[in-house]
Amino acid sequence: MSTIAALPYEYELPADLQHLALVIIDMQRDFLEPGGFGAALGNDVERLQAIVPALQQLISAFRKLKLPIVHTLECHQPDLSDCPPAKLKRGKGSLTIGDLGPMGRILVQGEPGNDIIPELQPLPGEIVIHKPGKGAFYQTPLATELQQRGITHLLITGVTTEVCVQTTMREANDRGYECLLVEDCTESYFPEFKQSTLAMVRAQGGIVGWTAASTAVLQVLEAGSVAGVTHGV
Ligand code: TIU
Repeated sequence: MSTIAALPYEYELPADLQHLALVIIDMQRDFLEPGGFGAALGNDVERLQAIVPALQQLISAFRKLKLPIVHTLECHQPDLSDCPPAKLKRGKGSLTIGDLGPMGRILVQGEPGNDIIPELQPLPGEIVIHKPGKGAFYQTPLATELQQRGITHLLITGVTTEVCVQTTMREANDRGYECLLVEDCTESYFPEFKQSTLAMVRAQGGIVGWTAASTAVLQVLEAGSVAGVTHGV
């Protein structure tokens, strides 16, 4: 049994790494680039870009081991029929969901700004989940996709830590998944909210799960790669 050095204590990986998936939440231009939803809400979006290199390394390790990768996108249908009026009204930014911005319509599926950033584009065969809510399980096929693959363990990454990432991690925890939040592969517009989220997750003996640095995760995955512990897909 391989373990990752984590907090509040070691995280045990499944004996067969095929039961482990990497979940990348909403690494979209709408959140990371000027002119999108994040900026419309008044945030300094460029600070989120710091996690891209670490995330690229993690993705590369998963691809090398042929382990499942899930990419999520927060988005709405062009007619906004899947956007609750309460969500549409919220924020009072310069632009709101559905409005035309410099990268197309804000948070609308298929618009340039709604796409995943070029550096982290999914490869064919990876799971892509379009989600209308903050949590990745709400009104999406994610639970089915994970069940079909027998996934029990999730490494969770992406943006923003205390919004879509934390909501998804709590949803996953309630569904029985063993969840680890990768500390340097998640970011918030508010550094203090990121730190609070990490602390909340691992408090009370890991009430929501574990946190660990990507270097600790990579160390174990790379050892797995050498030992050939995965069966491939
Ligand atoms: N505003 C903010 O921090 N986040 C979101 O609206 N969505 C996600 O976190 N993806």
